[in-house]
Amino acid sequence: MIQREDLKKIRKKLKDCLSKSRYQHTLGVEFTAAAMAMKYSIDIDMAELAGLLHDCAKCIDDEEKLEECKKYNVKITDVEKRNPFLIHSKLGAVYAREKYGVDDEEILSAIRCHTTGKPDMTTLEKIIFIADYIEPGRDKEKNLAEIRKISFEDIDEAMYMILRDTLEYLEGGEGEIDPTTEETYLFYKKLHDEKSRIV
Ligand code: DGI
Ligand code: FE
Ligand code: FE
Repeated sequence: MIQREDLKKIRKKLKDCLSKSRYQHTLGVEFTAAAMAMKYSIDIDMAELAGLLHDCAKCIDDEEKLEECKKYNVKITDVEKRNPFLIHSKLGAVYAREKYGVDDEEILSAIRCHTTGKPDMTTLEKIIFIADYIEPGRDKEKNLAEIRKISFEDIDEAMYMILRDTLEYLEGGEGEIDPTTEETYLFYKKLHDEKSRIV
């Protein structure tokens, strides 16, 4: 069981190792995840803990990320080697276990897959992925107002919209697409297409 007191302690610790803006973003993801947990009937404290820790490995430089992966035996793909910022989710799950004492596999998995997603995610995994995109501090993302609304109506449709817009953004710029992001998109697009056929 997660105690509210533990969340408080973790907030304090994160405040010291994240930048001010990253810490604000983290709090935004924490309470957005809590609100979505209420809507989708999952454990609120688990959603808050995953939201709090999702970017806990974000504020270290790329070289150190790679060294830390070696230290903790985390395997890195070629795409991650070329785009080391992607590593913060995998490494974040390791930090959550090693530095913050989290042993719940579903929380660790929600942290691990929060950037690329993965096909067939659990409700907690989807909530962290979505809360990361819609938290109140975000303002540059496309279709935010619509996605924020859908996030509390149809969680799989929100996944589809976020992945669609993320891929469109990456295709228009320098960002190399991780095959997992593409696979996740295709999974949620299939659900979207099936729904459109029914109505
Ligand atoms: O850590 P945050 O900034 O809060 O959020 P995040 O971990 O979701 O990272 C957001 C960025 O990740 C956003 O600019 C889109 C990008 N992203 C998602 N999938 C991929 C990706 N970037 C690359 N290069 N490749 C991907 O497959
Ligand atoms: Fe992140
Ligand atoms: Fe984030």
